[in-house]
Amino acid sequence: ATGDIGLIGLAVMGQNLILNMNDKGFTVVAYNRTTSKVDHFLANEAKGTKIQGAHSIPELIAKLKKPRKIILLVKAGSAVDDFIDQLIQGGLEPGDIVIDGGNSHYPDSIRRTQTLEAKGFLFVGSGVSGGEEGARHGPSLMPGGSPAAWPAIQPIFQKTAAQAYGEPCCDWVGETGSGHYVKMVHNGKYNLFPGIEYGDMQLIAEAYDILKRGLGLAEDEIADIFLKWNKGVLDSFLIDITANILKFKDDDGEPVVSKILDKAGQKGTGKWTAIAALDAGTAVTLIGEAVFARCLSAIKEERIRASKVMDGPKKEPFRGDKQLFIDDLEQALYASKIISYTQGFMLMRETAKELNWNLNYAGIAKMWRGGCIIKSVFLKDITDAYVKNPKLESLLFDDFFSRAIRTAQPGWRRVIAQAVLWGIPTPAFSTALAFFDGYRSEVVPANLLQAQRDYFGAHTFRVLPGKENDKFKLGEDIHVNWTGRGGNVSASTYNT
Ligand code: 2AM
Repeated sequence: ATGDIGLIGLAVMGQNLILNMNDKGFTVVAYNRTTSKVDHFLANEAKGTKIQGAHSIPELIAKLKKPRKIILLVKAGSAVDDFIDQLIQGGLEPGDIVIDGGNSHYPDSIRRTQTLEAKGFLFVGSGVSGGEEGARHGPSLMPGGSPAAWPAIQPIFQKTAAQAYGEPCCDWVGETGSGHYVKMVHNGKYNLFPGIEYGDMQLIAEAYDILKRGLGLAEDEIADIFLKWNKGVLDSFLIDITANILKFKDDDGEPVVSKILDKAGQKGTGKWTAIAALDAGTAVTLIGEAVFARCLSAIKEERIRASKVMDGPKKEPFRGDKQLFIDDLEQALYASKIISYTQGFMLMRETAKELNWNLNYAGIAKMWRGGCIIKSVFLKDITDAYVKNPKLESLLFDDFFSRAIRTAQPGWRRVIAQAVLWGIPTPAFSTALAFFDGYRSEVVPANLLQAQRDYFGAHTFRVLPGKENDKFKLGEDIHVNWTGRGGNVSASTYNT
C-alpha cells in the first residue's frame, strides 16, 4: 500500500482538499459512494497527479499505509455513521483513524469518538473552515477526538492547512467533539454557527454609523479611516473588506453601500452561539447583541413608522476635535473586540469544564489566524497570551490585553457617551463596556436580586463574608421573614 491518506466524498470540498494534500506531497486515495465520480475526478481534476482512486471501501482500505487515515467529507448526519460502519466491516484494523471533516454537530463527534475507541479504532472530528477556496489552498483545520491520533495525522494536517505568520492554522484542539465544537464557536463562512464573526461585523457597522451619522463623514472619508486602522491593532480581513466596500461606487458615482436596504439577513444560525451561551450560563453579551441588532434591522417597516412619531435628541454639530474622536473610536472598537473574544473564550472554558475537555486555547487562536473570515493580527496576540499561560483564566488577566484595555478605556467611554447624546445606537460597544464594568466590579447589585427572590419566593440567600452573625451563618442558606407574614418556609424548587 502506498496511500498516505484516504478521502471519502468527492463534492467540491473533498476534491479540493485532495488536490491540496496532493500538492503538499501526500498520496491520497479517493473514494465516493457514486463511484463514477471517482473516475471522473481521476480523468479530469486529478489527471497527472499521484492521486489514486478506489471503487469500494475494501479497495480503499487496501491501498492505505498503516495506521490508516481516512477523512470523510460527506453530508453531516447518517451518511457519516453509514461510512463508519462500512469502514469497520470493510477491514479497518485497530489503531486506524477515521476523520470526519464534515459539518457535524459536536455531540455526534463525542458519540463517534466513544464508539470507535471502544472498538480499538481512533476518531478525529475536524472543523474545516475557509470554504472551497480554503480547502484547495489552505483551510483552517481544527482537529479534536482521540489524542493518540494526533501524532499520526499532524504532518498531513499542518502541511495542508493555511499558513499564517509562519505557522500552520492547525493544531490539536482537544478531546472527543472539541474540534467540531470549536468550529461552531468560531464560525467561518461555511460553518454552521456564526458567532464571533457576528460580533466583529456589528462593531464595525456601529463604527461606520458613528462616523457617518455622528461626524457626518462621507463613505470615501470613512474608507480612508478604516484603511488607516487596518495598519494598526485592528488589522484584519473584515476591516480590509469594509474599506473596499465603502470605496465601491455604482455607475452614477454613488457608493453602492448607501444603496443597500438596511435589513440584515441571518441564515437563521447566528442565534446558535447565543443559545449555547445561555445554555452554558455564560455572559456572551456581544454576540447576543449582534444577533438582536440584526433582528431589529429586519423590522424596517416598523422602524420607518416609529421614526415618524419618536424624536431623538436634537442633532448638534460635533464641537470636539474630530481626529481625536476618530482615534477614540479606534480604541472603542479595539476594546470591544477584546471583550468579544474574552467572552468567546469564556464560553469555551465553561463547555470544556462541563465536558471534561483539555482545550488547547493557544492552538485554537492559532487556527483562526488564517484561512478564515475573522483572521487578524489580533489573534496572534491571543495566541501569545495562551502560550505564555495555557491556564489563563480570562484574556483580561493577560498583561498585554489588560494594558490594552486600560489604554483604550477613556476613549471607549467617550465614544459611547457621545453616541448616547447623539441618539445613535451602539448595542455592541455598549454591552462590551457594561460587561467590562461588571467584570471588574468586586460588588454588583445581585445582593438586592437575592433579597427580592427571598422576599417573594423564599429562595434564600447566603451572607456576605465578614457580615456573618448568630442568625446569618457563613455558607448557610438563609431565609428572612421580610413581611412578618409567611413564616420561614424556603422554596426548594429552584436555586441560584
Ligand atoms: P454522492 O456523490 O454519492 O451523492 C456531498 O453531498 C458528498 O456527500 C457527496 O460525495 C455525496 O456522495 C456524499 N453523500 C451524501 N449523502 C450520502 C449518503 N447518505 N451516503 C453516502 N454518501 C453521501
